[in-house]
Amino acid sequence: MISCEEFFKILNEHNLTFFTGIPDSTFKSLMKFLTDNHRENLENIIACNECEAIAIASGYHLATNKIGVVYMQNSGFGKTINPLTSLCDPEVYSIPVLLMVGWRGEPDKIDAPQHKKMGKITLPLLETLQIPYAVLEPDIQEIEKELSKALLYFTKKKGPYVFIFRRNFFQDYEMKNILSNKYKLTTKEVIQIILESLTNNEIVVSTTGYISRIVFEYRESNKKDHHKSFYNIGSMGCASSIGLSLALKSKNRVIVFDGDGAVIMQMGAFSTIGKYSPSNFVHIIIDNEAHESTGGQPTNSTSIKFIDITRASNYKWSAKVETKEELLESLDHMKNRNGPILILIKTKLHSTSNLKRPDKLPKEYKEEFMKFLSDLC
Ligand SMILES: Cc1ncc(C[n+]2csc(CCOP(=O)(O)OP(=O)(O)O)c2C)c(N)n1
Repeated sequence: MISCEEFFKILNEHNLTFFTGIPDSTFKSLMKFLTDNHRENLENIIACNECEAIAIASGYHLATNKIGVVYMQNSGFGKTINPLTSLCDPEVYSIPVLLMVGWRGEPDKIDAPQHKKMGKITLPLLETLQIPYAVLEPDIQEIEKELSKALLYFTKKKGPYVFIFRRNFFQDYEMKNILSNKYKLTTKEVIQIILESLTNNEIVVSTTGYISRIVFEYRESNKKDHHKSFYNIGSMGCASSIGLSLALKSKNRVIVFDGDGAVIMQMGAFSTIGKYSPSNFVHIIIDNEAHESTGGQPTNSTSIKFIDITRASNYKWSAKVETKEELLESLDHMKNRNGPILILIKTKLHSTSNLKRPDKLPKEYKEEFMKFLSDLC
């Protein structure tokens, strides 16, 4: 393992000081370092998704003739294929950009099922895309050697270059300025209160990361009614869109548990939900102002007015809550309202750890869920 300081020092020596991206747990320590050390010669722009991050780094290059560094999980690398091939590619605008990609689902390593396919195809995909890459070893000399190759490529044939990172590459970094917010409700409490308030036949969809794992834990320790839930363990940002068509095709209420990071990643979904406006659609955004599941890195939610955006997108009723009392009150009001409904719940950061994961195959959960849906009709 190497320290974040050492790693940044090497990049800094080559003027690689502009970072952007979406966090991955592989970069937990590095993200803490970047957040702590944001200053004139170290910028870190929090992007809404990986595709946007490539565009941000491209704009940076156009403006400065310098090279941006984009960090992401390999799941998000899929999103970047379009800007990499149609914007940065040496045969299009030829824009150099250094990608740092966390390798989840590496073959022969234990990882969650949603990472397996991308883990297996990450390197072949780079070969297909004709993007040069190196799997970095946590060794200073190796990193310097690989970086020299990348820099040579950037001068000769401007275009994207990828560094792949395995887990445990970076040593722990102790943050000086630990992020926090002023809210008291925890995500666990919120999910428990809402699930307990349901009648019996609501359809529940939950987003990627801790939120699905908390819904899973609640169901596991309660009536084991997993069949009423669709755990969207991968495809971050897609929970509300899955919920939209479930709502359009069912008479039952659909409750979507979303996270601020996931909502921001696919914020255009508000417009589709508003346009098709299913009256049985309830969007719960659990907003802790961070990507808690990957280590608590900040999102841009503090500058977004979700209530205003969803109202302007044709949601029919919304409420913003910060306390248990307000939550109970809004759940009560919601009973007699038509959707699309938004309940925005501000929650505490760093309130969750040691969560169980769904332990059967995703396909098995899907089959039980589809049976539940067909029994409802
Ligand atoms: C496309 C993609 N990019 C990145 C990730 C890694 N990832 C998993 S969960 C998560 C954070 C989700 O944040 P949020 O929706 O705010 O929920 P929270 O973790 O705070 O509960 C991230 C970045 C991913 N799964 N998919």
